[in-house]
Order: sequence, then structure tokens, then C-alpha cells
Amino acid sequence: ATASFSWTSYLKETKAVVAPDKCFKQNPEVPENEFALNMKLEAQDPRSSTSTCIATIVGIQGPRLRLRLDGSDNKNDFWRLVDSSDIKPVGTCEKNGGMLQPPLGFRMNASSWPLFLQRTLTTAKLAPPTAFKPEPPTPDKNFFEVGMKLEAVDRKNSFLICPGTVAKVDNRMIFISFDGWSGAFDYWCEFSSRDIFPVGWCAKTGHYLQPPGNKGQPKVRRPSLSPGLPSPSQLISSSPSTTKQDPHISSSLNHTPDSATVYLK
Ligand code: MLZ
Repeated sequence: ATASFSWTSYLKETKAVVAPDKCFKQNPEVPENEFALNMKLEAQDPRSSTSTCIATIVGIQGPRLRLRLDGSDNKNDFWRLVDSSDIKPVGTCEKNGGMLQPPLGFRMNASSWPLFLQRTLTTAKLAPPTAFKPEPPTPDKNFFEVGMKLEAVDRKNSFLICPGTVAKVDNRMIFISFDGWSGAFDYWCEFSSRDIFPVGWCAKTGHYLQPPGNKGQPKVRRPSLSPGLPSPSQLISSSPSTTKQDPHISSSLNHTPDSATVYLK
């Protein structure tokens, strides 16, 4: 239903402020994505953070890589930025005296891991070390304030980045609330999370930005959904002055077909 989304008009409508760049652990200059599909690299296993594994690039969007751990299934893909410290050229782990590990939920018998790894690496197209970009510096402190708008990864649908609001701030943590969606997608994260971006980041990097949903606080009163039943305001007061609608609002309701349009008005 929502054709396009513009931050400029949305910010005007919601009279909201954006979180300034200094809040974010993100490079103000968008790092170039020099990776290609099917290249392999070393990645930390998100489900077993002490394990370094071999991963294959199975998707690319802007400066983000969709990764699948070799030997794992296709149900646990995850996304990393090209300037994430979680990804390294193949060989880095061994150079630092470590050993590559099978991913959590390795499909085969654990004893077949050494041979699997050897075979995986002999045929691999390796990501060139120059494609890995340095991680941006961490902000000195938590500069976020309640009400600031940003763009954030939907961690339940991690291919999506969506407009959000800082709903709570607690020491080093912030609570991200997704605009127009029920609380089901909201989460706490560190202010230094790589999953949050300044407003305009998607447009700048060529990443898709999912428009806000249509839930949330509608800014106008809606007519009762069941015409036979009294509306909540009618139940609270029988006085005609409180149930009468503002003529401007009711006319806008009469001419707007869906609730998303009403919400965005
Ligand atoms: N259509 C899916 C994705 C919702 C994405 C919300 N993003 C904040 C669903 O309804 O589960």
C-alpha cells in the first residue's frame, strides 16, 4: 500500500529530530563494497562467539554482506558490514595461532571437519584482503536521546533496515522502537551497535529502507470500527461536545482510503 517513503516529509509530519552522526559507530563516508558473491572469508560464528568459521557471501546489499557459514544450513544466514571487525581474510585466524572451527550445528560428523575444511578451502574463491575496510571509531559516550529518529536493522528480519525511534536510554544501552510496528520487533542495543545508522544512510548507500508500518498512535480519531457499537469516547462521556469530531479531521478521514494514509497525514 505504501508506495514510497520520504524522511523529509515524515520528519516534518512527526515533528521529530534525527540522531546526529556523532551518535553512531558508522563511517560517515560509506565504505565501498568490493566483495562479490560466493567469495569466502573468516567470520565469527554469531551463535558461538568464540568460534572463527569459514563463511560464504550469499548476498550483497549496499555495504552489507549476507553470510552463510560453510557446513551450516541455510536457515542461519546473517549480515555484516564490509567494515565489520567480525570478518577477516582467510588465513587471519591461523596467522594469529588460532584454529578454524566448525559452525554450531555442523551438518556432518565432527570427525569429518578437518577434511571438510581442507576441501572447502582448496576450491574456494577467497575475498581479497583489500575488500575488508577498517572498523570506524566508537563514539566517546552514549549521545542518543529519547525521541531521536534513526535507521535500524530489524533483527527478526535482518535483511531489513527500517525507520526507528530511540524510545529509552539507559547508560550504554538504547531501546529501538520501529515506527508503525507493534513492539514485537523492538530491542535494546549498545549505543556502539553496528545495526543502527543515521537517517539517510540507506538512501546514501543504496540499501532498501522498509517504510514505517501502519500501527502505532494514529494522529486522528478514527470512527468506530463496528458501527453498531458505541466508540470508546462515547462510553466515557455522553456529552455531544466531546463526541463531535473536528470537521477538518473528519473530512480528511472521509477522503483517505486506508489507515496508513491517515497515520502519515
Ligand atoms: N512482513 C513481516 C516483516 C515485518 C517487518 C517489520 N519491520 C520492523 C512481518 O509482518 O512479520
